[in-house]
Order: sequence, then C-alpha cells, then structure tokens
Amino acid sequence: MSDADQPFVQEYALDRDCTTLSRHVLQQLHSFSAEAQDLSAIMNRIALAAKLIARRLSRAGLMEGVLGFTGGVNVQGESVKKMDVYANEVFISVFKQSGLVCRMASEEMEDPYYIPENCPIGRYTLLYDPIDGSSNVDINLNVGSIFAIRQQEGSDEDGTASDLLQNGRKQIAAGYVVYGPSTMLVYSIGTGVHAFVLDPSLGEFILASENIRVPDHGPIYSVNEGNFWQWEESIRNYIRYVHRHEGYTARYGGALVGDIHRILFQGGVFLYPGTVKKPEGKLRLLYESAPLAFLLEQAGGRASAGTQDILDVVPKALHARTPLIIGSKDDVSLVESFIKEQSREQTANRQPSAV
Ligand code: AHM
Ligand code: MG
Repeated sequence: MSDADQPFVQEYALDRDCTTLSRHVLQQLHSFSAEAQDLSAIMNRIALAAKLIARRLSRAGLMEGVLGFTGGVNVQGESVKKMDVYANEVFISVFKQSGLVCRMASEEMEDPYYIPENCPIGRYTLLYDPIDGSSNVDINLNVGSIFAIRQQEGSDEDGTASDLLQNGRKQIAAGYVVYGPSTMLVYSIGTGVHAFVLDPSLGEFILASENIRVPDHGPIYSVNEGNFWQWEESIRNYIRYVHRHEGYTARYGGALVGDIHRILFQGGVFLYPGTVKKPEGKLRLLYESAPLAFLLEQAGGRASAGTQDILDVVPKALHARTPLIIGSKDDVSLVESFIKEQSREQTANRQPSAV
C-alpha cells in the first residue's frame, strides 16, 4: 500500500471503531424520533446486559457459586443453572429503572415481570432467553442470549399479558448475543441483520458486519441425531437424504445460538423437530424460535415449524414450544418437502380405495 492510501485507511478504521450499537440503530432508522431514541436506548441496555454476562462467563471457573445447578426447576420443569438465574436478573436490573419497558417475559420466569410502580414505565416488552444452551456453561463452551422487542398492545390490566400471544410479525426488533471466543451481538430492527463484536479494551460493541445475507443453500445440517428414532418418518427421510448425498456436513454444538450463528454466515439448516411423543419439540416460540426467525428472514433465510412459517405461528401460551427448521431458504424448503410428502402419503392411506 502506498503512503498516499494511509490517511484513508486510518479514517475508515476510525469510523468503524466509532460505529457503536446505539449509533447504528439511529443510522438505520434515519431518525431522532422518540421511537428511534427508545430503540437505540433499548439496544444499549441489552448490550450492557451482554457485557455483564460475558464478564461473569469469562471468569466463571475462577469464582465461587457461578457454575452448576441451583437445585430448583423452572416453569418448563428443567433444572435451573446458577448462570440462568444470574443472567435473568441481569436483564431485569438493567431494564428496571430504564423507563423503556413495561414488562419482561423470560424463559426462566413463569409469569412476566412487571416494572414496579415506583419505577418509570415504558411502552415496550422485552422477551428473552437469558442463557440459551446452558448445559454448555459448565464446560466452558459457547452459550448465547436471545431477545425480542414487542410493543404493548392494549392495557394488560388483568396482568395476563395476553397481547403477547400473537404471531412473530409483531416483533419490532430481535437478536442474539453469542458468548464465544469473542462476544458478538447480532440484531435486526427490520432493516437487515448486523453484527457487532465486543471490544473489551473499549467496553463497546463495534460494528463488524453489516447487512448479513445467509446463502440460499449451505452445506451444514445441524440437528441432534440422537433423537433419530423418536422423530416422525419425514425427518428421518430428510436425514437419510443428507447421508446419501455429497456436500453435506454435520455440526451440532448443543447451543442454538452458536449453531444458528454458523448457519447465518455459512448457510445450511438447523432443525429441532418434534418427536412422535412430543410433537411440539423443545424450543420456545416467544423466546427462541420467533426472535431467531425474525433475524433469519431479515437475512434472506427462512424459518418454518414444518407446515407454517414460524413468524405466522400464534402461541397458545407464553411458554409454548414449536418445532423449528431454520436457515438457508432452499434447505428449509427441502426439509418441508419431506414433511409434505409424508402428510400426502398419510392422507392417501386414509382414503377408502376405489372399487
Ligand atoms: P435451554 O434454553 O434450556 O438451554 O434449551 C435450549 C437448547 C438449545 O440451545 C439447543 O439447541 C437445544 O436446547 C439442545 O437440546 P438437546 O440437548 O436436546 O439437543
Ligand atoms: Mg433456550
């Protein structure tokens, strides 16, 4: 590079270093309206929660009382980890006094948390999974946080949060944080998908990739094949297809955020299908599947529950689960084609044969 190019390169690098998350949100919205300021402030608070969680995770093996189980079970009947509780409370404490949200609903709380009356109350609801893939925490592998923002609709005077039981197209922002070798925050406010890396020396999330597009097809299939014999025949047939064709490679980390992060950049499909005994699968619609579906659709990908787009699924309850097939659009459609084929066969078998 010639000397003449140097000032440009430096300026470019400096500009990039200055593109913080809150500035980026305002740039995306081309506005300083009250709503744009609120969204920017909300993302800033999520970033603060992520920094607190990342800090604790990075020293978890050196501190007392960070790793392992609490001994309790959550609303889903799953054993709760100490990090789940910590991260859930981190989100509450960064939002409680913010004046930005009126309620918060999380995978770890049976009912939504309502901002107390002595604190400023905002018009948004934060839905979140504070630590996703928490079985990875104790072995120092990647985990994530997932979040979505919805506007409160109606008064919610009875405190049932029934307006949250709407489809995922009601989300106005969604994203995740992946706590890996570096901490990355990926978000969308409906204007594409953008990734930020936490620069520990600045304590700021700095723009790393803008307008990320997931390839239409990719080599990765990501699924817990240990469940093979519990699945419907259609999913087994898809996996058999993948085994018999060249160009596929399996990757499964046991933590959704990391698995989807890989697919976002490299293409492919992540599946958590239902089983014959548990057709609704494992993943929660409001805290996991819908936020990630919003993000992948914004990146040009797809997310399906099998026969319906995830963003069209209306939850019956706050903690409702759905099967999830998400990633590159061609790969998601391929999985769906096996599901359609099975349902066609079942319908044909039910028809009385013509005499
Ligand atoms: P969690 O939110 O309780 O951690 O559960 C969700 C996690 C996902 O991150 C991951 O894809 C899946 O559960 C792994 O489940 P399994 O161990 O059944 O493959
Ligand atoms: Mg989870």
